[in-house]
Amino acid sequence: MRMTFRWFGEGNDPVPLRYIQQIPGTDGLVWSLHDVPAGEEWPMDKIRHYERLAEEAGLHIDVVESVNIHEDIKLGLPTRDVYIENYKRTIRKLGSVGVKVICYNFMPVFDWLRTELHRPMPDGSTAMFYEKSVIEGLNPRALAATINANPAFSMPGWEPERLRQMELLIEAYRNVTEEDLWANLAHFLEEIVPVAAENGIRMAIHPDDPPWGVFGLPRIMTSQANFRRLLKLYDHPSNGITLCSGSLGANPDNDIVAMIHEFAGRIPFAHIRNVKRYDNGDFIECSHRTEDGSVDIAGIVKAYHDTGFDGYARPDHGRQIWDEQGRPGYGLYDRALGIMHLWGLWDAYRYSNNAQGVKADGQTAAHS
Ligand code: DNO
Repeated sequence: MRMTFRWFGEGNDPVPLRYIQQIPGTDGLVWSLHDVPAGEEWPMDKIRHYERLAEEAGLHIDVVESVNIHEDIKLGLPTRDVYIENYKRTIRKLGSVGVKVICYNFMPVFDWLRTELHRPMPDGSTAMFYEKSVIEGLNPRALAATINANPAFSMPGWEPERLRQMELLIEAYRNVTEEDLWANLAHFLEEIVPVAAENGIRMAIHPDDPPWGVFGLPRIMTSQANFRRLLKLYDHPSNGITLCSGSLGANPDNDIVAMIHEFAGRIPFAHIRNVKRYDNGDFIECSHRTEDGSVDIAGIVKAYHDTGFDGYARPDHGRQIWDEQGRPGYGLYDRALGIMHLWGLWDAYRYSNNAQGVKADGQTAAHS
């Protein structure tokens, strides 16, 4: 397991880069060009800038999250060809600076969705919260109108222009079914995966968050069966998964441990975080510790350990604690605590194997 940390870039993320290097066992930056609109080719000078920044902080840039996909590709419009060509050019450039994994998602219009970014907790921390009835009662067109009326409105990880176009986009998806989305994803993979493979890159699709349809829009990266189907669409190691335990864990039917065992070898990137689910379908993001939420983080880390996982991992959305100000879900403190919990579990499994006579280099017998 190679631990990394997501960083949103200068002026966009208050966490100083050198702090990331001080988190034990963390040597990579998970980065993106957040100011480049989805569909555009990434400029080389901006890529080089990140390469330099990371190098100065002693961190690698092996993992990009995300190169976002233009909606025309997801919609299967004829105009997608231009955006697919741009995507290929970006892949080649990223390959040339040593990038190994590109995380992306295939969610129509919305990326991850929450109803509250700072839900107060009894202990004084705050966390991101999803209230099912609020989403079900929300008219996305009204939401779009509110956003358009407020130019300062922003959402972490969302490109501003995508937020502004929400209304039009929802309309464009009116007749797009889940099967249409599968076909459009298949076309994207056929075009992109060979280019990624040639350039030493593994594509890693992120699950939909939450893993169910919202606002009548189709969502397909939601379950073990659907990830199985995804991997078969293009059966190659460069067609992989960003296995996000928090996104998938919002649905109690998802057995993430079983997914790690089934998809071993096709998970270049692991997002490991916990959520606490409520019976009414709400959920809140909690500390990474197994006991604090509903997701079996200890079992998940054991499954990665037992399958010889040697990919990249990162902690994910944390709470805001100790009065930290910053991007919701992406503060320094709770994610750093999360990393220490993940390493604690990993090391415990490693040492317990050592006691049974396995080599002390972190590899299990099967992989040594
Ligand atoms: C949320 C993230 C997602 C993820 C994208 C990948 O914080 O996990 O926004 O970056 O879905 O494309």
